[in-house]
Amino acid sequence: MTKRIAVIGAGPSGLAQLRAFQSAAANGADIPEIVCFEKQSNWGGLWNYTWRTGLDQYGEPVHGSMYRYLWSNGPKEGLEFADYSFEEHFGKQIASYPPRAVLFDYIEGRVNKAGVRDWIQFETAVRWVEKEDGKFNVTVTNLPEDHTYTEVFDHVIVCNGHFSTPNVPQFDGFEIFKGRVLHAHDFRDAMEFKDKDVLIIGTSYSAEDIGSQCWKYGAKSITVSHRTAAMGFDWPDNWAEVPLLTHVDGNTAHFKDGTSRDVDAVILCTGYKHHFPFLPDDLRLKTANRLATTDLYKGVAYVNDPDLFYIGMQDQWFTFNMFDAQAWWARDVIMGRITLPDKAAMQADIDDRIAREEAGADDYDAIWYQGDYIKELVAETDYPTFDLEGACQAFKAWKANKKAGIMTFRDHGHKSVLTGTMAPKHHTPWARALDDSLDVYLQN
Ligand code: FAD
Ligand code: NA7
Repeated sequence: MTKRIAVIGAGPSGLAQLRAFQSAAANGADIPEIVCFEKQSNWGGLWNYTWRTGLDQYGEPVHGSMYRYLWSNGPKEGLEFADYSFEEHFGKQIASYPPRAVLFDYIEGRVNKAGVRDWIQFETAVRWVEKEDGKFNVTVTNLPEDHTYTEVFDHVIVCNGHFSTPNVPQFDGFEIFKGRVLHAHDFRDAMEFKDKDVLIIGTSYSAEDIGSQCWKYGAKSITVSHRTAAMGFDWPDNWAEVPLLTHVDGNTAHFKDGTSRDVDAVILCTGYKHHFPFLPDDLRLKTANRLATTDLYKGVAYVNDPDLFYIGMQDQWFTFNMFDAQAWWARDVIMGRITLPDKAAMQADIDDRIAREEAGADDYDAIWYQGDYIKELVAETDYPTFDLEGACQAFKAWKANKKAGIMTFRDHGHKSVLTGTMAPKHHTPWARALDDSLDVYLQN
């Protein structure tokens, strides 16, 4: 096969794409030439921790949004690669909510085994992509050499993630606030907020987890301000939920219900933007953070130019295994194993997915919706079938555990849907486990 494929990003989505092609090659198929451009110096995407914030050593926006002491916010049984179990990687079953370093090790283990590192051009940022005469011109910069050049590809697969460019609202008084204002994207170490009164804006995963981190590492109080509704968990005594911030005055934060309180820092956990500065209008995905993205047939092929694919652009209950299902599917379109219908049929598919998402009533509908979506893609490729119902049930149990104890849900174990092994209980309850290193975590 003489086709050339550009993969943008070597996070979990890009690595899923490399593994998909490598797996076809291992099964005897003639695969295209794959070139993956990754602007960081290592793979793993968000799981590749960096202390840096703002701009990096080359003046590029720092991609990382992960922070120290981050533990998986969902059960690992919901994300396990169907072709590479935790037991295969670690030689034993491990507890269900691994810290970042443990998940990074697992992500890396599969691609080390596949031997695809040579396909990646590290420290190479994609600058611009455009279509000309049926091919993509991809312009990239080799950052250490400060050299910009253009290569030609038949397909582009966009895997740059969508939890890196922060959504940063403005509140009156921030310009004269006496403490620190930061977005979750720039949060790195909860120890910075020890003995501080912390105000968090937002009520989703970042708010819940960054607030919990600050609480765990000794913040004096946590106040969470909501635009739509409070999270409503049974929080510790020094934790309060209040309506939306209206303004700050000195160190005093004022809220919509007329109440106020003094705070030392404001952390905006206000989500992220899909951001593709390297794509022109006619190729750029424009979507909210949702389960059924606009403009992507089967959630993957760009309806206005199906030579272009996007992996991992959905809001995520499922992560690694969903990226795999999408990557195997994109591979099979590129290799001619799956034929795309005409544009009208692709658009009808997108409209149907959006309508079905909107008909869902709650988080449980959303979990099963995404589980069914993965099942649908897996059925069309040779990605190993796995027990998606079991994975959805793990998410259901996780939600119940969070409701029962927001600071104890990570102390529970779930059963692997690949091997059937129950995860052991972790040796230390999460709230007391201050050392998140791989060595300590694996001491079960
Ligand atoms: P990313 O991991 O973001 O990787 C994208 C890659 O593209 C990066 O390596 C980046 O450097 C590269 N890139 C970007 N732009 C360019 C460019 N122009 N040129 C070249 N390379 C480029 N998921 C879970 O399953 N469990 C969790 O506990 C969990 N916790 C999370 C916590 C936080 C704080 C955040 C932000 C996300 C979390 N996630 C979690 C979700 C996370 O999105 C996925 O796990 C996963 O990292 C997504 O993979 P990705 O490859 O799509 O994107
Ligand atoms: P999410 O899940 O997109 O949530 C964003 C939150 O920010 C949500 O609660 C929003 O409230 C809130 N928000 C957004 N804009 C505003 C403004 N202007 N004012 C007040 N509140 C606002 O992002 P997360 O960072 O929590 O999670 C993203 C990923 O990172 C996730 O996959 C995790 O695994 C980690 P709303 O409910 O819309 O009123």
